[in-house]
Amino acid sequence: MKKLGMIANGVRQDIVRMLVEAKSGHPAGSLGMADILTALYFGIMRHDPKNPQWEDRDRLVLSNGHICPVLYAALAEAGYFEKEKLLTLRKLGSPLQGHPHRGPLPGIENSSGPLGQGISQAVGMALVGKMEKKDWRVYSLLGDGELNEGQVWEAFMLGAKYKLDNLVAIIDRNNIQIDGTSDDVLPLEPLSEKFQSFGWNVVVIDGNNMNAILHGFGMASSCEGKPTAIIANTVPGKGVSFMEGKFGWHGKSPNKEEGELALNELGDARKKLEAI
Ligand SMILES: Cc1ncc(C[n+]2csc(CCOP(=O)(O)OP(=O)(O)O)c2C)c(N)n1
Repeated sequence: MKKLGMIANGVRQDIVRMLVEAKSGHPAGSLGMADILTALYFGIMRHDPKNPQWEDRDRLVLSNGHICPVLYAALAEAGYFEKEKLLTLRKLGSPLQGHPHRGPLPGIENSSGPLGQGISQAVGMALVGKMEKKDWRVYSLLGDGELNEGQVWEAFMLGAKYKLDNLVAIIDRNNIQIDGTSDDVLPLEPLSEKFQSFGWNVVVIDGNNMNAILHGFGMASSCEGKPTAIIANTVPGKGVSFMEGKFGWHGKSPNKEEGELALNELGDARKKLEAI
């Protein structure tokens, strides 16, 4: 558990460094999801960074493509590519674009950016897995604001129809989006009941608590005959106090001074973890 906490802290530090260097990008969702991405790549998913196209790998489909800094940082930490590449985020010609591009960067399963589309791709992948009797699993990440897109609900219906118990949708329930709080823009509650009525197994977790995250994924893998939605309550900007809970940090990068403040705070948190 301590090891996972240290990895998540390092992922957060890399996110801050990348965004300061790029001078643009999405910090709040990226920082909030660092624990879940860490759990997936370092505890849950079957994958091989040295063989990214391994046929039996579990697939991670990022539907909320704008939080790709956390995906890039986790992939680099896992060894898919050299960490130095992280600082090329959003630069012309870099494989680390502001929204993920499948192909040039090892470990990226889908191109994304237009919200709502990744989950449809994930449903398609999981269906292929079932049809070909494979035992790999598909994990798809969505933002709560992304649930405003009607397309996602079509995908959820299809997932239930085909009993895709090899599919897990993780909803980043951080209650922010681009223009305000998710509850103000278009209320989602009662969200668990919505998923249940769409035929999904539902697990609600604290998405910044590693024990709860691992337990939630365990509940998902023991469910048969239904896809699982993990509603992960997270704090946007988690780990950087001046960003936490503020929708203004949805898509604004920290400047150099803000970056230093953030890295100092994350560095202090790391020391505390080391001392445990
Ligand atoms: C189809 C589509 N419409 C609009 C956008 C612009 N956009 C990017 S992120 C975002 C808000 C998404 O909110 P949420 O999924 O909650 O992300 P978070 O704020 O938690 O990072 C919007 C509207 C987009 N990328 N795609």
